Amino acid sequence: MSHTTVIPASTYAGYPAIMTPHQLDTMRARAQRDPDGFWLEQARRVYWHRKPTQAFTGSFEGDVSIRWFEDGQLNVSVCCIDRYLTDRGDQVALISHREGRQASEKITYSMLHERVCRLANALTHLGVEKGQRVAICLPMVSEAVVAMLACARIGAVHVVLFGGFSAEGIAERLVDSGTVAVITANVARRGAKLVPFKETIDEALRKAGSASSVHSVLVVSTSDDPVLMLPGRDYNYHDFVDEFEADFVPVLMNAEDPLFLLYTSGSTGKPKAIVHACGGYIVWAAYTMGMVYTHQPGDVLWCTADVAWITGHTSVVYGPLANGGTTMISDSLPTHPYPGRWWDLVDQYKVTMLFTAPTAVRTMMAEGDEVVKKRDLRSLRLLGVAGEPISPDAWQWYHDVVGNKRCPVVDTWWQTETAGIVLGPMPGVQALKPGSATMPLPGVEMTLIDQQGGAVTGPGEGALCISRSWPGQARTIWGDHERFRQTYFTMAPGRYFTGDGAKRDSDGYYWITGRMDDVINIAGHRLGTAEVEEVLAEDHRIVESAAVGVPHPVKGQGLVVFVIPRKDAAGEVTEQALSRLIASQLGRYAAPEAVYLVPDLPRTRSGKIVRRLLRKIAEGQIENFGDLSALNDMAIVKMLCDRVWGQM
Ligand code: 6R9
Repeated sequence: MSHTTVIPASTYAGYPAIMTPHQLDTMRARAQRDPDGFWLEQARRVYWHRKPTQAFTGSFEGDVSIRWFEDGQLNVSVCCIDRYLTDRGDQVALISHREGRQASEKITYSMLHERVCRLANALTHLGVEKGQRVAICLPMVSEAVVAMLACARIGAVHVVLFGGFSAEGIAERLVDSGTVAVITANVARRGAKLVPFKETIDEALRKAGSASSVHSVLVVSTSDDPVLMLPGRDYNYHDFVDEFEADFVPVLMNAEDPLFLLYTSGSTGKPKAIVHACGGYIVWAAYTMGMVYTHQPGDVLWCTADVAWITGHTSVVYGPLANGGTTMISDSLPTHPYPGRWWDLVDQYKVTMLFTAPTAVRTMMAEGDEVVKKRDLRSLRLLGVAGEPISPDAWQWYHDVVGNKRCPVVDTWWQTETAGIVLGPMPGVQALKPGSATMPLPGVEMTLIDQQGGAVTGPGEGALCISRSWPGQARTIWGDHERFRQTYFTMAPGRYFTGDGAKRDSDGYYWITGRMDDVINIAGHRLGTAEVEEVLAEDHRIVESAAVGVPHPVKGQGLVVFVIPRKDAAGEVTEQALSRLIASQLGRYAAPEAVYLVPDLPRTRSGKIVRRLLRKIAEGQIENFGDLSALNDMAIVKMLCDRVWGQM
């Protein structure tokens, strides 16, 4: 990889770097020499009611147990609000911009405290207790942030659900998590589209029936659009909550008490709820965001991620607030109502740090440079991305055109399971290489495992693993610890396997090569191909299906599905109807690029579907299929190519 561009740290000489390269090396060495001491020191970034005296006390061996700061006690809402009340109560904590509204909301730390306390009282009044689960299914409105922190304050475990999930998807998650209360909105506007939040929750609760434990639903009115309210169950959020007292004594939590569950996709059909614990999570959020997105007075961080993803949890809410910064949320789209909309918002709110997904960068890049150049983006000092690979090309465009070559671009690699940034540069301290997520933060011991199961030393390629626990590591999969152990700790025993592959160059920089399992990444949204196949398997007119990811110019990856219909149903099933079925069952983000009805799928002699071949056919790489000797029927290859690319 000697031909890659290297941008030395000195390029950003005016950047307010928080340490020198030498100090970073020292920090790294210290973390390696004395991990416990290092992490106990990092734990001081947050406010503890009782300071921990132990760091990691779990093990990657046997049943696997992940425990951090076990004897510490704290409340995460205190770390994010109360500790800042005296010295920056009047500083804006949260800017909430809503499209179509004249004024934005600017919520100071004092105001945030009041709102969080009122909701904490309201939830307690409704009978929500410490340890119980509360689902939050909201668009990007300030109530979403308030709701997360109010749950933290009363010790309830929040489960933020993406508004794009289908009613089935939401029902499944409400039941699996045993949720007792839901906070949602009447509707939301997404560009020109109206998204029916409350209606979807109603449908989900109907579908869940007696399997659901939900007794209360709070509904934020984001507009005048009326929705049906069920007396005794549904409450108008502001009519109800605003009556409660603006003070609430935070519930004392043990470090290992769960803070939230967050559903993500894996390689089996059933979505899994990743569990994060109070102490380790908030230390990790403060540490990672403090190392990469260093808030200085006056900084405004705009991370465009939806709160329903881990990036929204850590980079929109917990990281910036734990570090006493100003965070911004917005329901806007980058190109609606006109191209360049986000650039106008950057200027309007004087955003200093912009953090988005590569898919958004590609979308904005496609609009051309003029759209950016016409605007004043001088407020920006740092640009960031996460969620999927960014090509060196798109990276360079973001850096040169948006950042005018002044702002470092931080490509950060992380996962729902890691809770925060794992690979990422410290801006102004480390040299940048477009397309590389740089190297692990101090304290993270990353290892590449080769095909023989050995650790790669020096430059090379392998399965990306982490060999030592870190405070933000997922504790378990809700209700299924064995699945947790099997998913993450069996590929390379004694290490955490991320699911990704990567290369490491001679400078120690990592280059992510993509998922090694059957998970695809559509515009930064994880989707298990098995989830798609499971939806189709429920349709009795379908014999079998195989879903694969193919490269997509804007979304990164797109979904292509091959479906074998039953012979007697061949006339009834159409490709369009199956496409609609998938989107309605899983959510709009899962809408396939193409569905192909086929008489059979390529299989090995042992009957396994050869997905690699399906991917190549779907991508149009039909000149070189590689070794097909395992296929039981060669004729199928031509049949599939004809089906996808027309008669040849
Ligand atoms: C934060 C987040 C995690 C998966 C991860 C990887 C991919 C994330 C990346 C990246 C290349 C980056 N991913 N960041 N790939 N470069 N900078 O996205 O969490 O939704 O759990 O997805 O996303 O494949 O394993 P999550």
